[in-house]
Amino acid sequence: MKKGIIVGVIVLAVLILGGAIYYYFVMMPAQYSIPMQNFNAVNAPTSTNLNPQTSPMPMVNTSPLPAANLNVNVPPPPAKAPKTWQITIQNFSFNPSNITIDVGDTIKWINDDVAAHQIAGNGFLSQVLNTGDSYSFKFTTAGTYNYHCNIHTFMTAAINVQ
Ligand SMILES: [Cu+2]
Repeated sequence: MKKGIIVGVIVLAVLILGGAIYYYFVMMPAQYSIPMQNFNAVNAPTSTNLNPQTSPMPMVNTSPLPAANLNVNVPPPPAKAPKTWQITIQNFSFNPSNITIDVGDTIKWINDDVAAHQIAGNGFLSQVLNTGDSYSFKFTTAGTYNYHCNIHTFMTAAINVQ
């Protein structure tokens, strides 16, 4: 009788251990499968985090460059050199008869005519110019300057100063 009880206990112990081992091997794949998904989930965010870190870097490097270029582009405009424009007097007319210049520019009239002429305008008056003589005037105020020859009043022309 006692041997039968001992054998029964051993059989129960083997069954319990077998069940425990069975559940152990069933649970193991489930535990490994869950961590595998977690590693994939961790790798994905890591790769996406690297992209935002690399994209801001060029943004910081490119923004200072345009600013430096703008500073370089600003100085040139003030460095506009004044010019001297030539108007020839021939055949009792001014050539060109109408010209547009910038403030600070100078007009130089040259008399290539056989007759003598005298240039008269608002704010300027030349001496009598014989053949080959010239007269220069610097325009420092913007506006339209109509002028004529004092000797031959039909000789008219204009200078636009902007
Ligand atoms: Cu004249």
